[in-house]
Amino acid sequence: MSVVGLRLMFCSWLLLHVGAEQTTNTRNPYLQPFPVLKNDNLLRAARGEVVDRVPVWVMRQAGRYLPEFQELRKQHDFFTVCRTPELACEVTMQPLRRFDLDASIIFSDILVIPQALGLTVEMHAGVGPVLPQPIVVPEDLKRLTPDGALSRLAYVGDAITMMRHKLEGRVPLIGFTGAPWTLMGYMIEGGGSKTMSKAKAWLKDYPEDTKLFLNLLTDAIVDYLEMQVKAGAQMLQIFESSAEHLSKEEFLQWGVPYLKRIRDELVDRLTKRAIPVVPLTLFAKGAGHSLKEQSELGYDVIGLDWTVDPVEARSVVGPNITLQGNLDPMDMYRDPDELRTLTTEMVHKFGKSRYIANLGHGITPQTPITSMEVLVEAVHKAL
Ligand code: 1CP
Repeated sequence: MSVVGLRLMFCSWLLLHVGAEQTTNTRNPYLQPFPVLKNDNLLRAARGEVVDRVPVWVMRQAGRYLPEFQELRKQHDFFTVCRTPELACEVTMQPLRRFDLDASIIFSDILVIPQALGLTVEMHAGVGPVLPQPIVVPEDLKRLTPDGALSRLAYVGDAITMMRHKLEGRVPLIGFTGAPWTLMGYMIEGGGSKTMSKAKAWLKDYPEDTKLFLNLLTDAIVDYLEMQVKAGAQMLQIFESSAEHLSKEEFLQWGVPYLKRIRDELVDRLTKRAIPVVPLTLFAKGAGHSLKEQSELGYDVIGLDWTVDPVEARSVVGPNITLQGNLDPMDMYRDPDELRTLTTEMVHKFGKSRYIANLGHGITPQTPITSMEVLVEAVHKAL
């Protein structure tokens, strides 16, 4: 056979193989391939392409401010919702039924990774997540069970695949994870914390064990994100929500290297398996001091909290990164006219190119539903 013939044979084998990688989820009863995407403004904005309208979605858009979410939560425990694809999809769909959003985000929580690593995580009403047996000293790291962690997270992949079908191509589906430092914080503190004082003490008391811990989490995160892409996630967001507790120097030492490793290893793995690489968003809350460093990590989108000025952020990161954010979630409590003005001003500052509108952090539980309507409409009408 000629060289050309051999090449052709290899190419058709590759196409078949790639097709199988992308579309097969043996655990999922749904038939592939996925419905064609109708509104791809989010993905176009992430890639720096021209958009029809500025895309908008909201962190925690499925959640406690929605009465239908509260209603469903009365009947089901939080992690039962996460672990039951039908319920996770129902909750993911709830905000899309009400608002003209340009993205969906799979319903789950960042704490499913600590759970898969063997820690108990409970969701207490009015308190948030509680980990009754936290990691206190380096010796406790032996309790973590990274082997098999990915298979214990398969339910997230199942929910993602099911959701891609249920969406019928309406908007893209975002997958997500917590970043290593943020997860380490919850695992040491045993839940949320105003100061992250115990986790911060680890950085100084046990720097070598901290590295081991962060590397273990990074490995689990890369596996988890790869799985989400294979299951059908069209974009991924990495939540480094606890960056706000670190100084710039600490963020560069304990956040950035692991965030870089996540991006590089994920892109490498997907590329090697000929799986299309999806856009990646880094949201490091409170790390507006390090936008330059963040912009050099290879992420497509940088999420901003509301403390960062849009024009300054653009001048720091340059023209080749998409920015996401950054309305103060408290602005959602202003009256509709004021909220409309604030939203319009924000969109004007960012502009139509390489921009995804969002809040600067998650929507809070008491937010009036009308504010979501005002926000979404104001973004779409601004430019
Ligand atoms: O009882 C309930 O219903 C609990 C409320 C709730 C919800 C709706 C929690 C508890 N998690 C979630 C869902 C969730 N968590 C999503 C869903 C998808 C969507 O955006 O619609 C996402 C993306 C998260 C991510 C998450 N969980 C983060 C990162 C984002 C952020 O807000 O910084 C963090 C830090 C968590 C931990 C967590 N889970 C829940 C709470 C109340 C918290 C914060 C606790 C604390 O720090 O005090």
